[in-house]
Amino acid sequence: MLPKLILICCLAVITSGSIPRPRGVADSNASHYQPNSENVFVCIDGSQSFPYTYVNDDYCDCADGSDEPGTSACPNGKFTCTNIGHRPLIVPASRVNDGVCDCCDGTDEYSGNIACVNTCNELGKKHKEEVERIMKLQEEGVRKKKEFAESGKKMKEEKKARLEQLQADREAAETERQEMEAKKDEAEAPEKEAKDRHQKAWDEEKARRSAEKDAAAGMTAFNELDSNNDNFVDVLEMVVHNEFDIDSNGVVSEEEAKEHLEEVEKVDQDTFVSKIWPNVKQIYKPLVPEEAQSDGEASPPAEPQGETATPPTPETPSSSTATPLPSISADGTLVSPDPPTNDVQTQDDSDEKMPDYDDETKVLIEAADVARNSFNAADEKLKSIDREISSLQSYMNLDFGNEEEFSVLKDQCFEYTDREYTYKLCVYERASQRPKSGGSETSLGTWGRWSGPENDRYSSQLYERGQNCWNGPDRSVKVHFKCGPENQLTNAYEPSRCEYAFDFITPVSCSGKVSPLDTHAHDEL
Ligand code: MAN
Repeated sequence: MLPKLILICCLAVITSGSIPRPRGVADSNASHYQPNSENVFVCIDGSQSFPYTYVNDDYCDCADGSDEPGTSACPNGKFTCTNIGHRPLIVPASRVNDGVCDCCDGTDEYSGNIACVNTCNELGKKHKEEVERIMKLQEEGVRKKKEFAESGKKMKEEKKARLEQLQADREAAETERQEMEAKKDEAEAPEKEAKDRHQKAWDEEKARRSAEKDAAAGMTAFNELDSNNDNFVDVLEMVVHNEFDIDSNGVVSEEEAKEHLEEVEKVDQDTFVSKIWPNVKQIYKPLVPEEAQSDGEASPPAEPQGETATPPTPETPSSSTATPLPSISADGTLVSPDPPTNDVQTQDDSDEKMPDYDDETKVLIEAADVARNSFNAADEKLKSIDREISSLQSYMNLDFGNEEEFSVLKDQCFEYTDREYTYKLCVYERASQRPKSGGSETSLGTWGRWSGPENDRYSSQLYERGQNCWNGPDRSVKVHFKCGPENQLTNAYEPSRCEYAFDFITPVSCSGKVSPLDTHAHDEL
């Protein structure tokens, strides 16, 4: 059996609403279509008027199309289906009698071209259930949002109190640091003085030792050069030393020898050591005794005799059993050493090593160490207070919504994985993208600001200045917040290259109201 056709005359009057009205007229517009005493219809835009019979006569008379609400005669006409059992729907008049059922009550198809089944009750029921489901969600969300708001406010108060406390502590910590710094400076001054004195005495001692060694080497050289043992070194004793060959012709002339003797024929030991030796010590080589040469014994060292290569002197014994070195006191005087021990350290080593500080300097160093440690502790305390203050100030500067409700999301990270990437959102921090197949994370941006429209500021957040997109912008993400039972990142997509969008549901975005968009019953055109 055919479904009941809805065939009503073009001028039929609908009486489903409170006011009887022609076909296709919305309840809210019904008063415009009330016949007046002259039976004249005035177009809704007021521009023209016609006999009432012109309404729905399938001929477009009004420029705004208002005389043909129930036919497709006007290109700009609008047809309203009452949809009893569900919700009224407005469709373009062009859809009237076009052979497609647009209205759930089928009233847009009354010509008989097509038989429309009335599905309004069924749709209405589903819609009601959906509205109830969303209502519940909203109510539950609002309840949770209140809790979040309470803890957000509490958190802000705690942070504020902590900040005030720290700002007060900071003053004391700064004073303490200044005091400790003064004490450190005070303790370091005598320490430095004593250490410098010690160093200076050691430098002098080293210079003295070196001069002593040098003089001893000079004397040894003198004795070796003075081959006739007359306590003079003369020109003839010099010429046998090839190293004095100035022009490198293989012979040391008397003039060359004399030049090395500072233009005198001979010098005594004192003159040799003080005047001649400093100039020749770099080139002087002791003569190799003939027996040694003929016996094939090892040659004496060929290196020039300098400060570091001197024969042992009474002052520089080479045995480990030698008398230990004297130390240097804080006032720079040498202190007698302790009796020798069986210490394994060799004399040569200790020769080059600065002696330990004396007890007085050690006490000053210890005192300075204590002052330094106290200063470092005070300095670190102040720095740590400053770090905490700065982190608290950043927190206080964040906008957590009118009721501090969004603070629950701070320091929380959420992930969403699609076919290719795992997206991550650390709320109020950053957003990123990681390929599922492995590889490094790409920054999609760091926290920027709330970016919702003026009347709905807290509906979206912007994360910006992410990794630059090749031949494109810096990556950025717009996070859309919607009411939901839990905090969850539910979608991530890239509406245009390197400009991402995340959908995030949270009870914090629940308003307690159901909007037509929420129900997906957004069927008014
Ligand atoms: C990577 C990803 C994509 C992005 C391209 C742009 O592959 O970050 O999301 O579209 O780079 O080159």
